[in-house]
Amino acid sequence: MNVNDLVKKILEGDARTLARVMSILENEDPGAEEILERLSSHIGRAYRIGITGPPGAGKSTLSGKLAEQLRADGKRVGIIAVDPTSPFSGGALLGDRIRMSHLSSDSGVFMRSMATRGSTGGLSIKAEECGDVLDAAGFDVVIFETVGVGQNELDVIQVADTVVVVLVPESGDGIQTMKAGLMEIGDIFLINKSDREGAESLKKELVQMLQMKKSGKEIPVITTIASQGVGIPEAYQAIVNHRNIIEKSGELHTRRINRFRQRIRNIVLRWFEKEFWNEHRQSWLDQHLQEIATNHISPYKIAHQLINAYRKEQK
Ligand SMILES: Nc1nc2c(ncn2[C@@H]2O[C@H](COP(=O)(O)OP(=O)(O)OP(=O)(O)O)[C@@H](O)[C@H]2O)c(=O)[nH]1
Ligand SMILES: [Mg+2]
Repeated sequence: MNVNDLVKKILEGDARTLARVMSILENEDPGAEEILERLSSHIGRAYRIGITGPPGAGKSTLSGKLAEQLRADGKRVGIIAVDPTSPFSGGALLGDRIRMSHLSSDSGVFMRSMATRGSTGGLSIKAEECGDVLDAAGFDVVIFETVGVGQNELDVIQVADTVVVVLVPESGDGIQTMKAGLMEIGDIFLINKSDREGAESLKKELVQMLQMKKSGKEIPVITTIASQGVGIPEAYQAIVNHRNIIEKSGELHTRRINRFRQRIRNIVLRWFEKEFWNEHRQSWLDQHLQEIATNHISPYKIAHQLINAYRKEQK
């Protein structure tokens, strides 16, 4: 199929084409850029929700339940599960969660898992691009799910308009949460598995910590039992409220502008890295590394040699 046909089918929301195009984007296959370019005038309507938190906190269960709420509201929902840590578990689990629910046969729900398969760079770019495809296909909401444990994951979650951080009573010790950088990025906090001991005390601790931040923003902390659907309407309402607030205040626009800036910078960076580290330079470096290391030559010196040589080539 050529790009014209693919674009046409995406705009029609054809599920098989969506899956196919996402593979093209993930693999950076030929045509990827052109497809995105052609879709750009159809992008910007979908609302993007990020769901992050420790492994096994119930993120996928929550995504499924939120998707059900959205469906009841007549919205079409895409879910993108990004699993940078393991190429297998997260995505498969999300698949299981969805397959277990009645969403699996619903054409208003589209699900995709992404894994890094070894390379960590650019995952957030690709997740965002897959979100764009769903946006262009007319999905009203895109949910990004990722495990919140490291910088890559935090990058992934920055593609969202509203970030939901999911904690569980066991993750109790709030300090861990702060370390992981989750306090900074959460617009809404859910304490899931609150059928277990410690939910209320974690809630108290969290509310206190959020007050100390003095961001001036009201950050809701909600207890949920996702597996039983408890607290889901409240969580959903909190997302709707946050959306309304940031739409009115102009923060949504600012967030999207900042994201756009970051994306352009990333694209340029990625382009430049490929351009600079061509085969010739890579093999030169590889061949001389031994000598450089044993002769204690500064890495800066070598880097500048390479850069100067590059500059000369450009003249
Ligand atoms: N007791 C209890 N179990 C829950 C609750 N929510 C989810 N679970 C269970 O917790 C397990 C993990 O749920 P998932 O939704 O797969 O969690 P996840 O955060 O997506 O997991 P990863 O993607 O692997 O990090 C499953 O067995 C769920 O059924 C809850 O509120 N209470
Ligand atoms: Mg999951």
